[in-house]
Amino acid sequence: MKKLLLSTSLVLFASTGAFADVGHAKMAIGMPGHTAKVDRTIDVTLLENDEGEMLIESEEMTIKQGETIRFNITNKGELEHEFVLDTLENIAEHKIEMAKMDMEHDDPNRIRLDPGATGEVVWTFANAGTFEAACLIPGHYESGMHRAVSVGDQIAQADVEYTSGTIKKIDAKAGKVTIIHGPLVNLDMPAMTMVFRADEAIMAKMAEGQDIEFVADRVKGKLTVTQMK
Ligand SMILES: [Cu+2]
Repeated sequence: MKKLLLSTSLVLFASTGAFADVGHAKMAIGMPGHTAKVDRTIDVTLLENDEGEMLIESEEMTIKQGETIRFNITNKGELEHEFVLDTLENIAEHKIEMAKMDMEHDDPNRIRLDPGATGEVVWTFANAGTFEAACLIPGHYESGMHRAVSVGDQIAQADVEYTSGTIKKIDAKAGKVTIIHGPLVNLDMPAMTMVFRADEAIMAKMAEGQDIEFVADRVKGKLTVTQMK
């Protein structure tokens, strides 16, 4: 596995060099970053869960314009997965190409990992906007392997969409809360009543029957209330 890791980073390094030489390092999402200038690391896990979903899990990908991020990516699934950073348009376009033929690419904004493998993508986000991280292996995007990448302060703020809900039931011991909620745009879910996880700090602010505004996301494969007001 060490060997695999090494060869992956060499390939990435080599392609980054080639990319810069060609001089078309002006992708809308930014450019390959220099390892020496990394501002921050974001750990990313690629996996499948018991519900048949495929996921890209990480902290919120909210990035300042100009920031260089090291994405430290681990494939904890049983299948091969990819991690691609691009504009929504390019992701949609490449998804169609991949559906015709599952090609292995060698772009600096893209890495493909065998089950159990780890790799990294170092990227400088030069422009503000909403981008996407995705896996474009046929069928994986549709199974849930995509998440928003927000670059720029204003956009990052506006992008956090609060959903209104009413707390139906709290099970503090189990760390679970049942919420009757509106559509959860970031999770692609319609309005319904669902059970969420919540940590103690958030749970302490909750009461049954209370109307709340909240943000939910997947944390370790479980739907979790991450913010509340
Ligand atoms: Cu995948």
